[in-house]
Amino acid sequence: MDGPADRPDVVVVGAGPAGLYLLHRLRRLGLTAVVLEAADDLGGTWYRNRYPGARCDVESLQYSYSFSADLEREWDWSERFAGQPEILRYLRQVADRFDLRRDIRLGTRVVAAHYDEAVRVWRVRTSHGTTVSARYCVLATGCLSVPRWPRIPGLDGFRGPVHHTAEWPPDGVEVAGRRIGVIGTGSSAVQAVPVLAEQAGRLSVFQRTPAYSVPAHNRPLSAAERHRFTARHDEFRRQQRLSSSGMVTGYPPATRSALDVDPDERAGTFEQRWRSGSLMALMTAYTDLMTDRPANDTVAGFVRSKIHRTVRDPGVARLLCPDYPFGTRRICLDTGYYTAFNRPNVQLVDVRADPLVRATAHGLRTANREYRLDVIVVATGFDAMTGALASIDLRGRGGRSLRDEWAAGPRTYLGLAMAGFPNLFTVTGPGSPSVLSNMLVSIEQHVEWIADCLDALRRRGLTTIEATRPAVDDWVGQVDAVARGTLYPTVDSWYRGANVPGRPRVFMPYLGGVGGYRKMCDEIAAAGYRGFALSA
Ligand code: NA7
Repeated sequence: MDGPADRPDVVVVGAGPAGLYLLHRLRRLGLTAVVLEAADDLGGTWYRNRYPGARCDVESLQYSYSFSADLEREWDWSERFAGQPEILRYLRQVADRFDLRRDIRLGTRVVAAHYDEAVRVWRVRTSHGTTVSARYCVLATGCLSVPRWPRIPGLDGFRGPVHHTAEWPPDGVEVAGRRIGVIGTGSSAVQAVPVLAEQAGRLSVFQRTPAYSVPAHNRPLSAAERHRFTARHDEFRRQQRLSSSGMVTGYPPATRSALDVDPDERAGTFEQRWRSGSLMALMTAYTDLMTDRPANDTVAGFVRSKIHRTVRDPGVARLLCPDYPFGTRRICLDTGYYTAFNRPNVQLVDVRADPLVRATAHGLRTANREYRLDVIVVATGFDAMTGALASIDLRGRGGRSLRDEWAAGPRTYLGLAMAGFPNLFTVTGPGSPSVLSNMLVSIEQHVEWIADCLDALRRRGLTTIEATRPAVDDWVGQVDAVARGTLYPTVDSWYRGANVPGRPRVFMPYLGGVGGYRKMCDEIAAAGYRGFALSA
C-alpha cells in the first residue's frame, strides 16, 4: 500500500490528547498528517485506563485544551475532577468537532520507524506490515502507556480473571461480592481501592511501598465556578502557562522556609492546604519542602498524622505511612482511600515484610500464607517515559538504534528531539516537564512548538532539523543538575526508571518549571532553533 495517504507530510504515532491536537494543528498549517494508533479507539491513556475509580487528579477546568475558545464554550465539565468516562467523551467530542477521525488509523501499532537518509524520509512500519513514509515523524506515544506487569510466578495458572488497571476490559469486570486482590498502591490502586471496597466481598491490598495521598474533595462543578473561570479565562490560562507546574493553585509563591515558621502556624498552613484538594498545594507551601529533608519532614509528618487520625487500626495506619520524603514519588489524590481500610471487608497485606512469592490456582501466596481470591487486579504501573519509545524499533542516521543510544538513560534536547534522529520529535518526552506538570498544558506547548517549527522550516525552504550532540549533552546535564538540587533523586521512583528491573537510574522529567521551560523553548526557536542543525 503506498497511495497519497501513505505519503503525508507528517506521521504521528499515538491518538491520545497529544496526537489529536497535533493533527488539528498541522492541518491548520496546511500540512497533511496521518495518526497511527495501536488501540482500537482514540483517547490514549483515557481510553486504556478504565479501571473503577479512574479519574484525573488535575482539575477539569485546568486539564482541558485551551487552543479553541469555541470548544471551551461548548464543553461543560460536570465535576471538579473529571472521571475517566467523561474525559474520554470529551476527547471523542474533540475528534468529532474537528473532524479528526478520517486521518487516524486505529488498531495500527507502529513496530518500527527507520530514517532513510538517502531520501530524508521516515519509513514507519505498522503491525499490519504496511509502511507510511513521511518527512517528519512525531512520537505522541504518552509517558505512561506501556503497562508493567509484576514478575509473579504462576499468575497464568490463577483460575479467575487477572486484569491490569491500564488494560481494563471495556465491559468492566464482575467484582460484586467477590474476593479481590489488588497488587500495588500507586495512584491507580489508590483510586480503585475505595470503589472496589464498596463492591467486593473481601478486598486484600498487597502493598510494597505506601503512597502519600491527599484528599481530592471532589464535587460537582457549580455554575458559579464555571462562570468565574470563563470570566477570567485568558488570565487564568496565561497563569497556567507561566506557572511552575502548569496548574494554578490559587496560592501566592512561597517565600519562606518551612523551618523558619512557628510550628502552629505551619500546621495551620498545612491544614488549610490539605483541605484544598490539590496535588500541588502542600508541596508548594514553603520554599524548601522539596529541597531540604528537615523541611520536608514537617509536611511528611503532617500527612502521616492525618493517616493515623483517619485509620482506626494503629498497626494498619503505621503500615500506610510512607517513610520517604513527601512528594518525591508521585503524590496521589484520593476519595476515601485511607477510610477504606476501616471497612471490615478490607485488609492490607504488607508484602515488604511478607513477600509475594507466587500465584496459585486459588489466589496469591506470600512467604507466610495464601490469600484466596476470585479476581486479581494488577496496579503495578508503567514502563514510564521511555517504555513506549523503546517498544518501537527506532533507527536514525547510519541505522543507529534509539535503544542503544539510550542504553545508559534517555538523551534528548528539551525532551523534544534527539541527536542522530533528524525530523523526529517527541511530545512530552524525557527531559521535559511532562509527568511533573499538568500534562495538557505541556502537551499543548510541545504540539504548538513542533507545529511552529515545521512551519518555520517550510517558510525558510528547509527540510531537515536535528538536535546537535553538544546541545543534547548540555541539556541532559541541565536536567540532571536541576534534579540534583532537590530531594527527588534520593528515592527510588518511576521518575528514575527504578520500577523496571535493569533500567539505569536517571531522573527523567525536567524539574525547572513549566513557565521557565516554555520561555527557554521559545527563545531557542526565536534564535533560529539554537542547538539544532538545519538544512535544505
Ligand atoms: P505506580 O505509581 O508505578 O504504582 C505501582 C505500584 O505497584 C507501586 O505501589 C509498586 O510498589 C507496586 N508494585 C510494582 N510491582 C510490584 C510487585 N511485584 N509486588 C507488589 N507491588 C508491586 O503506578 P500507577 O498505575 O498506580 O500510577 C501511575 C501514574 O499514572 C500515576 O502516578 C499518575 O501519574 C497516573 P513499589 O513502588 O514497586 O514498591
